[in-house]
Amino acid sequence: MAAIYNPRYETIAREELQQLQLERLQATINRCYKNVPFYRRRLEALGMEPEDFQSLDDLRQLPFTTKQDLRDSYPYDLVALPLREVVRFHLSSGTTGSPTVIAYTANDLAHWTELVARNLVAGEITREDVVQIFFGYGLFSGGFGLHQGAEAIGASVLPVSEAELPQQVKIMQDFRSTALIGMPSYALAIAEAMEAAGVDANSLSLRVGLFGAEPWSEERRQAIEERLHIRAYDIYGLSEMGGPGVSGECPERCGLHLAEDHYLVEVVDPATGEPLPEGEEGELVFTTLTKEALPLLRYRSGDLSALDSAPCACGRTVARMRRVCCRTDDMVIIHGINVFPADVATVLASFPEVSEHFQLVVEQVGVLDELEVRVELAPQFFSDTIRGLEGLEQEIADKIRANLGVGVAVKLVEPKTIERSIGKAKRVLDLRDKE
Ligand code: DLL
Repeated sequence: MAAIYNPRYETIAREELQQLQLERLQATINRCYKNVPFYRRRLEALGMEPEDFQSLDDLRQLPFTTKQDLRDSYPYDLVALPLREVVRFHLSSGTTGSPTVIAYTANDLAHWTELVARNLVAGEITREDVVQIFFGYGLFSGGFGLHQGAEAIGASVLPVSEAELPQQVKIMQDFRSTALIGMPSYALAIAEAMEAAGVDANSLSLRVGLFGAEPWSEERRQAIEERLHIRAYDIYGLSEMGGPGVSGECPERCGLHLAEDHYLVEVVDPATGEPLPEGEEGELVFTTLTKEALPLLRYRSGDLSALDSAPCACGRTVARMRRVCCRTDDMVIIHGINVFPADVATVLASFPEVSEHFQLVVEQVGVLDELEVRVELAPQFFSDTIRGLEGLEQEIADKIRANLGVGVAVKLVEPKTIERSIGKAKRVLDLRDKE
């Protein structure tokens, strides 16, 4: 049987797991009630006290926590402890205008490290591996999160971060990397750079890869496996739950095992918010069970998936979630950065030369995704030609990069050329090959 990092919890009996979840949920609600005014107000509005939560189902009486709630509380309002207890922060990728903050105590970091270590072991990584990590190290949780987990299992870690592609290839060759960890699209870009440099995958020592932080299809998995000669595993997480480490595939590859001893996961109908029966696809809603610095109750992830709590052939008993391929909102992930059209709109609003009509066009150029922002000129700034406006396009692109952290191409178009839709504007035009 394949290795399991923490059999005590990864193969726990469901009944015992639910008892543990309830105890941890009660402690979490207590902490929220005592230390986070936002949650205290919510419980008070419902006339509830922490003692009223006697079963896991009682949690459903609480309203959801949303991304907007997190943004409104930027930077410290949801932090449940004095700052002297906090040892690390990360920020959600994307927006710097009003990003969401993650805070960790020393215990939170230790848990996070362990959960990532579980994913790594599930994905066949061992202390014999030379692990090349090309997630960004910085405010984004990917690099540090995977790094800590890989060190915890005793692997030899190369924190290459977002180095240029030729350097990634050189390091792979020189250090005889056996495992790659990063974004799936970047893995393909590395494969392309490798092929362009005339490097044969057979001459490398690669064996396995763990990829995530953006949706990727089975076809993409196959392309990565064939071009890099590795077995590729999916890992999933979100900043609000601490980053990576929330779930990951095992060699059976029939869903991603959730760390259910640390997260209570619900699947709800995105339209009504009502819980759905197991197996049905809906929005994942997370409640943290062990977080000290930033406990969150019923956080709406926006990610669509379905759960299966049947034990897996690998021996793990924790539930598996189906790979995430879609979201409930119009967020797009470009080079690992989460972009919300509403944030682009905020930047555009600061330019009187353009109107509020815009569209984000996502295209696959080679193996990478590129984002173009098409925006209509304001009628009063439009003469029969839009030439001579390259300067303005660049200025807008620069401001979007400065505020959202993502590189885009801006294209000014004539007034009334972007399709108007009835109801909610269709802000994102996804031209990517859906494979
Ligand atoms: O992407 C954390 C992470 C780092 C996960 C490294 C895995 C590996 P955020 O930047 O907050 O955090 O983005 C979270 O990315 O809600 C999903 O929409 C998407 N996402 C993450 N992993 C996957 C995946 C990190 N394996 C958002 N498949 C999530 C599909 C994913 N989507």
